[in-house]
Amino acid sequence: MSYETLLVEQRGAVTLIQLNRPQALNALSSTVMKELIDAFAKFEADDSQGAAVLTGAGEKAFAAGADIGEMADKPATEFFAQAFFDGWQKGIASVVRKPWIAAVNGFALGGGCELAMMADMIIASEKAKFGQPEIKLGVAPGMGGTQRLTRAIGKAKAMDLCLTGRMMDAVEAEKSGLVARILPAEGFVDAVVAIATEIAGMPRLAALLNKEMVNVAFETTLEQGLLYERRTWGILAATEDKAEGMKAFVEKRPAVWKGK
Ligand code: CO8
Repeated sequence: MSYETLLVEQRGAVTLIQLNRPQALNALSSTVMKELIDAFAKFEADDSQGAAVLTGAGEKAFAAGADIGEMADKPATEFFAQAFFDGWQKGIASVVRKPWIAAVNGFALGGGCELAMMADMIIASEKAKFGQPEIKLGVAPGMGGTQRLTRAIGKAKAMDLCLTGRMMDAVEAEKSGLVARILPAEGFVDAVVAIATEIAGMPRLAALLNKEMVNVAFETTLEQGLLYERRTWGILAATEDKAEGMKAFVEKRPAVWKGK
């Protein structure tokens, strides 16, 4: 299926999704949301695909936020009646089980920063800029910014960014714990796809469960989380890939994964 606001391609076992409204700095309209939900659902359903990369088309932006033009005249009651922002969480963040990376190539502001934070990791180009400038529009982050950013970088920095609306560069974002790695702008997307390819080549069930186990840390007490980890480890211990992985190590040869 071709999309109005996205470019989607498969590079081996990696689905590369590009937000493709560069003239509006890839602002997140409701069409972008619907199309992204569809693209992620197809990625999830396709057994040949093991990881995804989301990035922004054009030189300047990952996404400069929710589409302000679309929101400017919308009455508050309509945001509520249409469950305007719900799809981001219910259609993407909560449902994508395979690993995916946000490759932040430029501005990731407002909803753009929030979308990046839904990914399993953020890899930033040296040109990336992050911020939650919604206060300057008279509002606040609406798709996770106050919650995910605070969990990722702590109260001091999250308050600073939300209350001043200032941007932080890639180096500050990495130091703060928002970003996993910074890569050169030259060849950036190819380099992130190479990392995603490495992840896609991991035993599939182990990848799904490593992701799930880390995410559980944000939802539980330590005691419950540790119990969850031990129980889930038990599931992995029963897989054919566990038997193969350990056998291959002992035999000093590469493992051949079956995904079961
Ligand atoms: N929405 C719609 N259009 C946008 C957006 C946006 N968020 N950001 C930029 N654009 C458009 C501009 O209007 C402009 O269009 P045109 O050429 O037709 O005038 C084009 O993109 C280029 O932008 P600029 O000329 O402004 O480019 P600059 O390089 O001068 O500035 C900035 C770049 C600093 C990124 C600037 O564009 C900017 O400040 N953008 C707005 C950033 C912002 O406030 N984002 C937060 C939006 S609110 C939000 O995300 C709420 C989240 C709550 C839930 C989200 C659900 C998705």
